[in-house]
Amino acid sequence: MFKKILVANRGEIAVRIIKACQEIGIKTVAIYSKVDKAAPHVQLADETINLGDPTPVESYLNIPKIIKIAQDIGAEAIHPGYGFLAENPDFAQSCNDVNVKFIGPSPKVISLMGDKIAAKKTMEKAMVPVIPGYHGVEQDNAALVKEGKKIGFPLLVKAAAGGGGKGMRLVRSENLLEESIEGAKRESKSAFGDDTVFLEKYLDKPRHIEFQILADEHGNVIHLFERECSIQRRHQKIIEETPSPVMTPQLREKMGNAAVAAAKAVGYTNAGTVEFMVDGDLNFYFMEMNTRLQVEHPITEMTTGIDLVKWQLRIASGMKLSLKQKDLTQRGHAIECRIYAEDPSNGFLPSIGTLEKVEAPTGPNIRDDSGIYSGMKVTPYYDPMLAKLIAYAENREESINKMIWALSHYVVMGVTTNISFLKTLLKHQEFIKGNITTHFIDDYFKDWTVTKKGLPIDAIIALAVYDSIHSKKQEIVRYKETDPHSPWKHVGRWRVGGKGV
Ligand code: MV4
Repeated sequence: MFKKILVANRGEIAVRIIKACQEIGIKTVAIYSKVDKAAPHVQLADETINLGDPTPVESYLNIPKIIKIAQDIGAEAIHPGYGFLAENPDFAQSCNDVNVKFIGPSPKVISLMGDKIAAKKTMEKAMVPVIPGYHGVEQDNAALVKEGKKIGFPLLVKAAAGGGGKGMRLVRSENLLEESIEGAKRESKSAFGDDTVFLEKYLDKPRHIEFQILADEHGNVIHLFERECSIQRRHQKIIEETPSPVMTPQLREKMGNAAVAAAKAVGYTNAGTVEFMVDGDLNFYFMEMNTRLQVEHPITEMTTGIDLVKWQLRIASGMKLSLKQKDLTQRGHAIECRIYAEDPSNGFLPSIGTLEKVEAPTGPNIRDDSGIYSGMKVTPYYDPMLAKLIAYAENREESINKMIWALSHYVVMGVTTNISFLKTLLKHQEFIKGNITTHFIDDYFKDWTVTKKGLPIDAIIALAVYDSIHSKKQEIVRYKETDPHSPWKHVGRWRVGGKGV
């Protein structure tokens, strides 16, 4: 096993990786930009190196800087986390070039999966079902229009270098096909520097269901079941759960086998995720493979009891998978909610500011993976995800209720968060019934805004008067209300100058 690794990331995932290393006796090196000087990942690591300028290209995306640090400090491996350099084949190659182990798959596999056309072709050969469409080399408009007519409408034009909905166009009729192809090419060129597109039959009301896989460097591959990730806003996942409400043992076995076949077809190593779309008749199709640890990995850990980060470290150090597919089981139900510093009443724009007070709920089987603390500044430099809250219970209904409870007790003061929006989603009848597709939020929450913008003015005045009478300290503390007539009885646990508990 490694003795010392560098964690090339920040925030909650850097914390998650560092803690896993501590538990198995690996020393960690954290890197940080100027604005992250006091961040939790920096506090926890054994050694820390300042990258300076907070802009991503100068810090967490700067390959030469990070490689040099790893060499200087004698790190045997680099864990990239997710985002930043996690799926950058040049970074993985640069690690290999200087004999620092990249904790993830090979640069070749990362490149292959980054090319959505090449990935689909590889999967077709491996007998993994892909969405019917045109994935060919002919790229002139006339050829693409001809292929599009064969597929029929509606269809989607997608960018080969894409993912996440960029460069994607829905085409409902033939007369709009050519301009949509041109539009998709233009967008893809400017976003990815590549205008290769492909065409696909449009699946109506699809679900996004993905399978976690682990593959060692000795040819062993297992899957750790599915995650249902259909609840997304603008291609950003916000609620994930496992098991999927539509999964059956038969479908799970078929999709799990397909995921393992997909990984084997490319000689995959380390942790990865095979994404599928599942239609209303439960047909499933390969979408893409994510060659990294994912944000939503904790729900798989909660239901399988397997620590995915530790397996990434073991696999990268050359160990064999000791887990056998037949011995793996899913137990109970886990949900993850992503808490963002964004304002649902202001078009979900990022909310920047200081986190005056942060307190996460605790309890049996509630997990808070966060990289935030009271007093921390939320800057515009990085992703506005503050924390991931995970609830685990015996069954889906209890897991939903537990999550609603936990969200209600998550205190974030100073910036606006999406917590109220998450609770509203979890309470929706169609969510509770498990009737969710990738269009859930558009279908039911298109123009959703927080209607209750705050307390009524008379309540605020009552609170202010009450506090000015009863308090001397001007400090915000957690308060246990004992006065049965206090207006605070009705609004929460936090107040200025109260007696702390
Ligand atoms: C689709 C689709 C329907 N049919 N492909 C969106 C992002 C990219 N990863 C693929 N996406 C989709 N591809 C076919 N043939 C619907 C979507 C889609 C979607 C997929 C996954 C999660 C959320 C989504 C939200 C809207 C559309």
